[in-house]
Amino acid sequence: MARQDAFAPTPADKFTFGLWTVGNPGRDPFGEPTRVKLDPVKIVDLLGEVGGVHGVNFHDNDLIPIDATPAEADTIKRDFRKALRRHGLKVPMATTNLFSDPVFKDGAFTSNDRHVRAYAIQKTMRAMALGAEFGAKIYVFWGGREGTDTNVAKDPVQAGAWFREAINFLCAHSKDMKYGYKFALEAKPNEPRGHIFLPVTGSMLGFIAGLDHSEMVGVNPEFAHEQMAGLNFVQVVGEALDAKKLFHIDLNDQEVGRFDQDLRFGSQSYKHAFALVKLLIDHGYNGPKHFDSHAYRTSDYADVKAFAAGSMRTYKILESKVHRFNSDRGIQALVGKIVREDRKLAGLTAKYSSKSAKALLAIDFDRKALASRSLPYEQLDQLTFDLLQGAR
Ligand code: GLT
Ligand code: MN
Ligand code: MN
Repeated sequence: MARQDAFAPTPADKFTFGLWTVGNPGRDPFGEPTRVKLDPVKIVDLLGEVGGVHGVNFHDNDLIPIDATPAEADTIKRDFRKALRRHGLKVPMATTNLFSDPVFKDGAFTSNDRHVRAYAIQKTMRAMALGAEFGAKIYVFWGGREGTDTNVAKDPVQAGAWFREAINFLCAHSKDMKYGYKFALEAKPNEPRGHIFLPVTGSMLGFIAGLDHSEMVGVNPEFAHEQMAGLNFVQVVGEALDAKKLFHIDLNDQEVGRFDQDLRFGSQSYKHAFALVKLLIDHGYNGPKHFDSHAYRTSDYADVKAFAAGSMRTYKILESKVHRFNSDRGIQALVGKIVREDRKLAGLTAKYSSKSAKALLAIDFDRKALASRSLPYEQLDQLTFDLLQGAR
């Protein structure tokens, strides 16, 4: 992709990928990998060749195989560090693989087995140390196996308490070790478990409020996961922003009613993707934008590069459309008509007092006149379509 391209990304855009995303070898539940597995250095090289990437994130075992000896781990870390330097890439986020190994077949922090739960906490402490070594400041928790396949197998109240215990312990450990991590909890309704606990970002937000160190815990919502639950991702992210808990975001795409697809960002839901980028810009989201997606199973690595470049390009194109939307006179004239303010009324309901309640009760609202005010949303939506399709 030509570097002078107006949509060329730069590290300032804070676009990130995972070792597990661009490095995904194209395996699915019905078929073996279609691409050779790349080692971490090759994945970093690939991202360096794509260009404009800010960072690369990893699970502990994406970098260090679960059975590696300390000496092997040292060599891997040394080579990986060199590759990062070579391409000027950072590691903004790290996470733990608490789902691949058979030990986690019944979950990690919510396994019915106390030994497995303790092992999961230990594995996470070690993975936090590994992430910190590479400068990660965001620590993601995705509990893919935290759930059940049958409701009779686990008490969900008990599971919630176990999960809280683990996060409380790990928050305290992060503080103790002075890692400076912010935790970001990522929800998903199902896959690989039939039913995953805390299935949507809204559940996570509720859960966070009951933690010992809730100030250091936020969310990492993923487009595909909320879409799988039938939710509107733009509203989900809005909720997280409103709660000041949007610590990280996983950008990808997903068709409704399909298997867990992890599609390239913007590849299906153009309009949702536009509204999402607009939301992030309008509310000044400044964290990493992580593309948590996989190239099609049919792709070779040349196509994986196109997939990575395309993810960023799509975001940049949508970003430019947002700026146009926000400065388009016709569109803004409509927006101006839609949002109606009234200073006096705003003053009355901003904060409760007996006086303001009395004043509000005394107002004679003209219900019919209010109901007849126009809301030209059809016009606005069509102008948005025209803008997105290049017809405006
Ligand atoms: C896994 C999952 C993703 C999570 C990753 C972080 S692991 O790939 O599908 O949604 O973000 O643990
Ligand atoms: Mn994700
Ligand atoms: Mn996913």
